[in-house]
Amino acid sequence: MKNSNLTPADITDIDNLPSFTPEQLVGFCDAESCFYVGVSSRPKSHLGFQVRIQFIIRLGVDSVSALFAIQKYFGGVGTISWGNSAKTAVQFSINSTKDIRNKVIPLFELFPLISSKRQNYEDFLRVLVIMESKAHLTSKGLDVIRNIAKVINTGRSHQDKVSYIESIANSIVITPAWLSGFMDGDSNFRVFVQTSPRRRCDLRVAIGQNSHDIILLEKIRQYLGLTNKIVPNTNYKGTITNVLQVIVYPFKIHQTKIVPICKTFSFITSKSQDFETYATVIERIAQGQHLTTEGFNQIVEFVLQRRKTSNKNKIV
Ligand SMILES: [Ca+2]
Repeated sequence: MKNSNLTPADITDIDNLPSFTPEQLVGFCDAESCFYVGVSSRPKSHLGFQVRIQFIIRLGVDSVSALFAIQKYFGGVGTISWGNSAKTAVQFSINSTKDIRNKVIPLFELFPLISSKRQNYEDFLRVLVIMESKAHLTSKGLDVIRNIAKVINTGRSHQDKVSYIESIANSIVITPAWLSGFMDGDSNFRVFVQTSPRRRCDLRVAIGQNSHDIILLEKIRQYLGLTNKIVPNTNYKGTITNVLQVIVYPFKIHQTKIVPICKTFSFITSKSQDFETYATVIERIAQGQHLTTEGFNQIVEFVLQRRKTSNKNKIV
C-alpha cells in the first residue's frame, strides 16, 4: 500500500482529539499495542539480513482519532496509515530506533506494563539496546536477535507466559487510570433491553484477556470487588476460546466502580459511545426511571436510538 499514510487533514475532528493520562495510555497499550521484532533476508546489506523493530497500535477505523492523539502524545513521531487493504483498520507505528528510545521507552519505564505483554516489551528493549550499539551488524548480535524474534509475541509457549506473569505478580497493581485504558481496548459493554414478554434491562461489562494472563484478571476482579468467577469466553458458535473474562453484573459495581472510573479517565476509542449509552442507562435506573412503563419505554427508545447512530466513521 503505497502513499497510505494518513494525515491530520484526513480526519474530521483533529481539533478535538481525545485526551488521556500516561498511565491510562499504558493500560491501553497492555490491551492494544504490539512490540514487533523482525529479521528478514536482505542480500545487499551487511550479513545479508535486516533487523527491524516497530511499536504498533492497530485499531478499527472508527477510532482513528485515538491514534492521532497517541501520536501527539509521542511528540508527533511515527506514522499513521491504513491497517489493512479493506480500509477497516488504521495503524500507528514508530520504527525509528531514536524515536523509540526517546519517546516510547520513557513511558514504559515510568509506568511498566502489567500484563504478559511486558515480556515482549523487555525483549523489544533488548533488541533496541543491541541495535543502538550496532551489535546487530555482528553475527553474534544477529543470532541473539533472531532467537528473540522467534519467541516474541506469538512464539512463546503458554507455560512460558504463565511463568512470566507469575514472576511479576507482586508488581501488578490495578489503578483506575490503567484499568480505564485497558478497558478501552479489551472490554465490551452490553445493554440488553426488552419490553415483552416482560420488561427487562440487563447490563453487562466483560473484560477479556488471554488465559495466560489469569493473574491480571484475578487482580481486576478483586479490585472491582466482584464475587463471581472468571469464565472462559465462548465464540459465536458456542465454542470455548482461550480468552477468559471478568464479567460485571451487579448494578452497584456498575454504578460505583465502572462508571466513575471510566468517566474520570474517558475512553479515547469509539468504545466511548458504548460507554456513554451504558452510563446513561445506569443513571436513569439510579433515578428510578425504569420503574414506570413510560420511563422504561423511554430507556428502551434511547438504547435503540443510540444503536442506530453510533460508530460513525471519522475519516473524511
Ligand atoms: Ca488485546
